[in-house]
Amino acid sequence: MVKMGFRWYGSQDDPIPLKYIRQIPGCEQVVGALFDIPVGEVWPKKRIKALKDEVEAAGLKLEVIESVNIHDDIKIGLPTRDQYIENYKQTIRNLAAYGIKVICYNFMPVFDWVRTDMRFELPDGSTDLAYRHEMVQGTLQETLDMVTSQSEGFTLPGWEPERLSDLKSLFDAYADVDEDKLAANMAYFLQAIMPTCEEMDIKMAVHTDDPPRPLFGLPRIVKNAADLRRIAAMWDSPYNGFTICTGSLGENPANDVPAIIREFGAQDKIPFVHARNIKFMGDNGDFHESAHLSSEGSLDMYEIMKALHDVNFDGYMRPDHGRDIWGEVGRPGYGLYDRALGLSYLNGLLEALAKGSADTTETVVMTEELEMV
Ligand code: DNO
Ligand code: MN
Repeated sequence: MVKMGFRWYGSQDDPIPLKYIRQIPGCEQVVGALFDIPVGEVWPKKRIKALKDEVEAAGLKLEVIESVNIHDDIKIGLPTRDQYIENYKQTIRNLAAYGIKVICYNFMPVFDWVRTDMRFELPDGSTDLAYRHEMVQGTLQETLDMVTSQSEGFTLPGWEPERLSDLKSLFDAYADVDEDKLAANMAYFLQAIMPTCEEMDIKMAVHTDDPPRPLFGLPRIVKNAADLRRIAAMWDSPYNGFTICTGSLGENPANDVPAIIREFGAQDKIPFVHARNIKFMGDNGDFHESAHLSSEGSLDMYEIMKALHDVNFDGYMRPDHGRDIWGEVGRPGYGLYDRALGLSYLNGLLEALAKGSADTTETVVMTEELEMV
């Protein structure tokens, strides 16, 4: 059975109360994090326990953390990385003590995911996130100003003002980090933490780059099937896995998302899935996010769910971003209503696939019985 969940930003920062998440049918998990712990520091046990207790008191489970972010010194490969890796291992142990099974992370330099529009208006009056490539061609400062001015008090993860204040030196530190060096630094990180993950029974699931292309001259190494193969080979074990984000992979039309799922699902390397749809605008990689339905976007969500069904996917899944609809003006991409609609739709597809294949098995059995008569 797929374990369906919903991302939640914590009672301080998320306008959506846990009791509403509990009311979404077929949603049993919260995907959470301690958002205020600075990147690189150990997550204290008592904070993890408090989060877990809060989620469980609401009748939900907390088994997936998104994200424990990776310090840039690890990605750059500075000598200080060893201490940050030790801290990461301690965080893994602390999370394991409270039953966490999967850690989602990303390996994008400097920034997490990037959009150019936070309230992109769709023809039906709803708004969503969009990415228009021409808008990131200005200076970095112009892009930053554009992104932060639209976010209405919410910050995109990775775009926190205190982090961004020292951007120039961060960019300088990445000057000689190309794709191969970044990959070598990822291998160093994974090889250092994997024994702890295996011992603690926590699966690492790297999120695909979003958008899956180099930005601001920084390298990106989690963009497509070839990249995923390189990462899988860094440590061949189900503990070194992927967060298959259908939207971010699908943002490159050359990526065949169902094929990627079949390849890595068959190797038991998909502990976590983000399911969402996007709609291309033109053919230069511009897109806006859309409702989850296949008919609303450029991705065939049935084929994606079918690929997961066919590889017997039984990991964790969550709807990814949603639109703002019905008057809700929430955290961009993370409102309640459209994500709940998306979750229901995904559950519908999964139920149909499960029952459809059970019917086929029955038909086969009946035909065989008839033949015997
Ligand atoms: C984008 C989102 C991201 C993701 C982080 C993972 O598709 O899902 O916010 O959570 O990049 O670290
Ligand atoms: Mn995602």
